[in-house]
Amino acid sequence: GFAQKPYEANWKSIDSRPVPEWYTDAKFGIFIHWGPYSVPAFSKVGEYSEWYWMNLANPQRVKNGYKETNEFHNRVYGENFTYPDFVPLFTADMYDADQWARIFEKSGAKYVVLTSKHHDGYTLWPSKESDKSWGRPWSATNSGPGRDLLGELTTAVRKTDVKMGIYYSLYEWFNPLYTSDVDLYVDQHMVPQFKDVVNKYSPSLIFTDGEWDYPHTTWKATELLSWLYNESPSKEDVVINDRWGKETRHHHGGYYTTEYGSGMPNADVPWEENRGMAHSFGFSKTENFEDYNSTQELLYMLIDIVSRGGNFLLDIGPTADGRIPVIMQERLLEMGDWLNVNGEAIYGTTLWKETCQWTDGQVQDAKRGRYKVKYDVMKLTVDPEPGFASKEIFFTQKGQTLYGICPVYPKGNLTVKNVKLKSDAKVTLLGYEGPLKWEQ
Ligand code: FUL
Repeated sequence: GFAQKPYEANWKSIDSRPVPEWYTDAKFGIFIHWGPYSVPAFSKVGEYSEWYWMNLANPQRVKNGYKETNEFHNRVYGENFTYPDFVPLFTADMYDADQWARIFEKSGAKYVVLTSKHHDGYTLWPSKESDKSWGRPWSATNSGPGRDLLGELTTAVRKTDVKMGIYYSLYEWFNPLYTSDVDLYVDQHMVPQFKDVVNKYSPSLIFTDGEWDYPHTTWKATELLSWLYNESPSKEDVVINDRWGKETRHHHGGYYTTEYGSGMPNADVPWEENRGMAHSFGFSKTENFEDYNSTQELLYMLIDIVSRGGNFLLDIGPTADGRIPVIMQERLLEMGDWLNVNGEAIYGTTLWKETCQWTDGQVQDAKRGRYKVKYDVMKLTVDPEPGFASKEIFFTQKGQTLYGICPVYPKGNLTVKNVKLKSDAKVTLLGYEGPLKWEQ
């Protein structure tokens, strides 16, 4: 077990705990951003819709080009309409947690991470700290939906093999306690609230966020984590990320996070790339069809990330009435179709010594950039544009098996460089019965 030795409240001890294997085997998870911001569901294309309140209220951000949010808000809701006025419109009428769980299961994802609380402080579970420090009903049970949204999803997901996790924001933009006295906020609000959500739902993964305002000592992060690892009901299988204070990202915690990035260069520590299907985490009505990555592109991202030893946490943004937008359902189900046949090359694998093989040229540029690799099938056969290159084969391995994943169906023979096979090795194609002809 992971809870054998008591973990102490310092990073040396906390970081010594291995990341549970279920996580590094899982590879593919689904992130969910859902809250009162799902009502306006608005962001300038390229920005995050879950930041609506901040984009509305912060003059600096308005000055820096977020005036679209104010224009939209005043036009549609009027100047006197405040962010808390969205709460009654956050109804979750159509929310059916079992239906969501069926989609997640079919997508081939192995874990789910729901925003238990984003930066607006609104909780999707009954939190007495939340209602108290905000001085108004500020949780989904006592306002808006009038239901325990997190509890319902936890129950539904736990009927499947998919693991249930939570996102939890350490900071709350406009919580009166946070803005007046952060230490009081941490002691009276954040710490008891965090323990409450863990005690109630024993999440298998905790994605903290909003850590950047203060060092980890302000958040009492190592104290909280030694409690989590030693005493909490999550202690056996819980996985944490690296967002525990402004200096901890890519230095401390469980796995390291990248966001709309290209992951980490190696796999010394487990890592996870998180992003939406288009440009936002929360649902954004300004995003159109062409803003969404295709299923093929999302699968290339998954394959590329897994071939480099990482996990892919792909975000969806449900609507205020509790539906998963159909385009997101389609993407997830189609990814599941591919994983149904090819999942053996993904789940439980590790990276191979060569993560991929490239088409000629441009390798330098592609390796330097953030997702500069163009996952465009057409580009695989023509010269790459400057700054782009194509990966011909992605590799993963499991035991004695090497998997090579080709983004396009090879024409004629496929040549794999730098592999020496045993003379009695078998070469097969997933989804195809029978052996393939091969020569060294
Ligand atoms: C960020 C947040 O500010 C975004 O809204 C989103 O939740 C992302 C996963 O983390 O830092």
